[in-house]
Formats: sequence, structure tokens, C-alpha cells
Amino acid sequence: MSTRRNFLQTSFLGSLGLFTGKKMMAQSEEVYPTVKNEPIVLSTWDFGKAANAEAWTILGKGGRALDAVEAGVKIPEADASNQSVGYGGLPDRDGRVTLDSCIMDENYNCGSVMCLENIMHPVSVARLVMEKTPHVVLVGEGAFQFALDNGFKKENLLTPESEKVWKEWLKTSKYEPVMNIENKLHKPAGGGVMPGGPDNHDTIGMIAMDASGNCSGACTTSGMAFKMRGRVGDSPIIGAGLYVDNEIGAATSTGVGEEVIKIVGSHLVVELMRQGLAPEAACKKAVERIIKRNPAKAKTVQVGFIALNKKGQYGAYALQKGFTYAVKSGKEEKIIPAKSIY
Ligand code: SD4
Repeated sequence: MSTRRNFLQTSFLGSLGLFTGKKMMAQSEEVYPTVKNEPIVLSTWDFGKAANAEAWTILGKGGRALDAVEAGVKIPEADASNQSVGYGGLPDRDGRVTLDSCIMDENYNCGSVMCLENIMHPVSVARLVMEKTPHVVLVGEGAFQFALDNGFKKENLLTPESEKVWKEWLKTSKYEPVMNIENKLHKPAGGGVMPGGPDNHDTIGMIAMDASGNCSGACTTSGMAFKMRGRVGDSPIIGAGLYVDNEIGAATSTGVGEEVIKIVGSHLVVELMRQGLAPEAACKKAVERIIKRNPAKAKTVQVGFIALNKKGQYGAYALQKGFTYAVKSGKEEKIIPAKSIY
């Protein structure tokens, strides 16, 4: 039974929370980018710019955020020169391109496919899992069969360029997810041996708000290059690689998925925004949680988050320098270098 003293303490702490929450909001509105009452789309990395442009063909006409994020991430999925998403993605250690993808709408509906092979657009399969099945996740062979049953074509996703990189990797067979380093992002396809700073982990995570103020998100990747067969990262895991709560906003992540899963990163970012933090501050806190869990490890890996709230404020934060994100609205279209801890 609660005592009067408890009640008073709770009310006092509650109003303190409210006060600090309001104060943070007030600060954040001044300091952080805001695009109010307008559609907006954000994506991870600089290749997010082309994906955003595609999403905008829907958002700009008053279309639904869910349709926009699906259309948007299909651009890097089909781009052979992008060796970390979809077609042309670097394979696992056995030479198989295995894809992870998820999508989430404004009503907590979500769908996901994990370790899906030979299908060009895993995000569209994830959407069908969400819309046509009683489930949230399908994996491997079951996901593949479901895709075929729904009219997707079986395609070889391993390009000669990615095969070449894999064969080069086989000479040492050393699994080392090295962090993205500035100036070494997005090497062209066929870049030969993974160099000193290989960018072997670049996922596209996209979050958007439409003209009706509804948020959705999608996340899709070929995962960590040369991973073990069957390995799944954060990207297709709802709450880790992506989370959307239409009361609050949305967040998505990129980087070493194991680190993101351990803190349920994207859900954490959304919950921090619920507590009143602006998107950038929420992303920063999530990154700090990774450091707190394992400071030595955190220095050696890259993780980045992007987030958007219902006011149209957005932001990002990463562990390491070099993480960029792309923003598109009616007013702006740009690539922004995210702040980082290290
Ligand atoms: C994964 N998070 O599979 C993905 C990879 C990634 O930027 O994001 N790369 O762990």
C-alpha cells in the first residue's frame, strides 16, 4: 500500500522528471534540426541519399511512410556496387550472400526475414510477412519458400566483384569486423582485398514520417561480410536494428550488430526519446550504453544510430568518426556527418 510519503516522493520526482523533460525539449528544439509538419526521411550512410530520393517520390506526394521506406531501401538492395546490402553484398565465409531485413509501420505491425538467400528484395518479403502471415519473422529456407510462393524470382546475388573480394579474403580467412574509417567508406565494387579499413558493414536503415504524421521504418543488409553461416545481426531484429512507435518516433542502427542486439539499441533510442531526450541525445545515450557494457570492445567497433521524433526533429550519433546519414524533406536534402564519441 502506498504511503503519503511515498506519494509525495513520487509526485515530486514525477514533476522533476516533467520539468527536466520539458527543459530538454526546449533546449533540443533550439539546438537540433527540426522539420515540422512536413514529411521527412532519414537514412544511414551517404548512399542513403539515393534511397531517400526514391522514398521522396512517395512522401512528397502525400504517400504513406511505409510505402516510402520500402521503395527507398530497394534502391541499395538492387545496387550491385553496394557491397553491404542486397545484390552484390559480400557473402558469408562459405561464399553465400545471406540477407537480413525488416520493416515496421505506424501501428506496431512489423515483418522480418533473416538469412534469406537468392532474393533481390528482402524488404518486400519482410513486408509480406507482416501483411500476409500471422508471424513476424521468417528465416532461411522458410523465408525463401515464402518468397517464391509470393512471386519473387530466385536470383544469384553474388556478383563477380564480391566473389573476388571473398576469394581474396579466403587467403587469410580472418573474421575481423573493422570499424568504418573516414575516407575509406564505400569502396567501389571490385576493390580487391579488404584494405586496412575495410567497410565491411554498411546497412541501410531508413526512417520516415509522412504528411499525415505517421512514422515507419525499414532496415536491410547483407550483414557482416564473411560472417559464420547462419549468423544474423541486429538489422532484421525488431527493437535492435529498427523500432517505430508512432507516439514517439523511430530509430534505426548500423554497425556491428552484436553490439546493438545486446542493448536492444533502436528500442532504447525510442524509449529515451519518450523520456524527453531529443533524437541526437537519445542516440548518444544508446552509444554510451555500448561503451558502458564493454569499454575496451567499444573502442574497436563501429555502431551508429539515427532517430526521428514526431516533431520532425532528427539526429544521430556513432561510436567512431566516419558515420554519415542522409536527410531529405521539402526543405533540405543533405548528407550529415554524425557526431561520435571517439
Ligand atoms: C549487421 N548491423 O549485420 C549489420 C551490419 C551493418 O553497417 O549495419 N553494417 O550486424
